[in-house]
Amino acid sequence: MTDKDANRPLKLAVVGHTNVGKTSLLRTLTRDVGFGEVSHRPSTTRHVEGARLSVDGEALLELYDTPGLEDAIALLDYLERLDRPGERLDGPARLARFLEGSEARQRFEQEAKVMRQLLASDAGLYVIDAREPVLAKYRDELAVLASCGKPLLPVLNFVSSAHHREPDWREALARLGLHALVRFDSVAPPEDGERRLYESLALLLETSRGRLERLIADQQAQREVRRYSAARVIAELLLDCAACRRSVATSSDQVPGAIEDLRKAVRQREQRCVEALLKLYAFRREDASANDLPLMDGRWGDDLFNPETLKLLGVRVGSGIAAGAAAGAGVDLLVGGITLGAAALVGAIAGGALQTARSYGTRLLGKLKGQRELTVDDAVLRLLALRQRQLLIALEARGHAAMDSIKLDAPKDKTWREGKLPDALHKARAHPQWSSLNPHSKLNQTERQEQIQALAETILV
Ligand SMILES: Nc1nc2c(ncn2[C@@H]2O[C@H](COP(=O)(O)OP(=O)(O)O)[C@@H](O)[C@H]2O)c(=O)[nH]1
Ligand SMILES: [Mg+2]
Repeated sequence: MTDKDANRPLKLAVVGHTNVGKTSLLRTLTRDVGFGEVSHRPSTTRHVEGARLSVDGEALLELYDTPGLEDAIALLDYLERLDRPGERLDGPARLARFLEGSEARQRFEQEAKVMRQLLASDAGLYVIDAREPVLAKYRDELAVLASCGKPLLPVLNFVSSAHHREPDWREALARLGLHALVRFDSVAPPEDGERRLYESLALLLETSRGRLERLIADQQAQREVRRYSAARVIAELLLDCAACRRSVATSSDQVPGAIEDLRKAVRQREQRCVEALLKLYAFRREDASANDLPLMDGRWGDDLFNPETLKLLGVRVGSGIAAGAAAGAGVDLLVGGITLGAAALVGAIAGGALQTARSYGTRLLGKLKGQRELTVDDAVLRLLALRQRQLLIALEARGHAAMDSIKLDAPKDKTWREGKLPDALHKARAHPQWSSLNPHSKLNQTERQEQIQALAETILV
């Protein structure tokens, strides 16, 4: 490649044995869960398929998937016998002779496709299933690929698996003269995996350094924008739930129904948040589906309002007036209107009740007399924050090749489990109009937006 080529996209062929995760690598690098066909069955990729990465409308990188190499041992034998008596062809010359011949259209048709794609590219990513022992067939594969005369960057896939043989592969590759390599598990890529991959390529392809660096910078910027958007999505969920209220007549037998309504509204609201995060990170709804897992169909299996759930996550459940007894765990039962004095017992929420009276106006306050007001308990807000933060961490570490549903570990840090809730949530308690779950909500209020912003920042810590 020469400098004058610097304005066209860098072309990479993704090559390797069948079933090592070539198509999976492409999915993860393109953040496209629908790219190609991924299967544990051999040879699902029969044709060459490509994807293009652009920044500001300029194509910087083209990645081509290729069929798996299946019989490199036979092909290497065949190539070595192509020299006529007295000849000693070099790799590319032998390869050219092979591609002109009839075997390239018959017995080695699949291999020929791969070699043509690599010849048409600037370099190859050689994908390795690092769980495999270094067998002769892989060494022959590398010898065949090397005859294209293109730089090859080995990519160790499956390195998150317990039984990988990374040291063996490193040694074997070094013996073949391949000293640069990257570890990149396409299901659980390291956080800096893409950057390292592109940086290693820049070492092999000096003239494309500019394009690769732009790509790295753009991906970093996109990652930050995504994280910040995700934090806002979570902040809105928390604010919506903190400000959510349901009124119910004190004397009626409608309380249980109203409680169930409120719970349902919160569950659905959380589900919307899960879906929004999946979408933001370009995962499918079904990506997060399996029975017996915390996340079912992108929906949380555990019941938010189950006191056991709270306990398991180590969330401190408030005592005293915190609803448990009267309304069931997770719902605060405030007595609105009749005795604001009694509401003062709730501490911070008392301010909320007074504020509510102010913001709803005295006419409404009159109506509130004899009404109970249901709100979402602090413990539930803590749980929502914990779960969504945990989901966010999982999404950031997930490759787009992942097929299993998302599994969440219990969060290790103490954040959100105890201590004071952020001010934004206390404020939200006093502003029912901030909740999309309440009637007459005013979601564009500047103050609401400011609180979401402030809350988003605390979510990212
Ligand atoms: N656990 C895990 N599975 C992977 C990884 N990469 C690929 N797979 C799985 O391995 C199988 C083959 O992957 P695929 O991308 O179709 O391989 P290809 O034939 O080289 O294109 C599929 O079942 C993938 O889900 C990985 O990094 N980790
Ligand atoms: Mg494939």
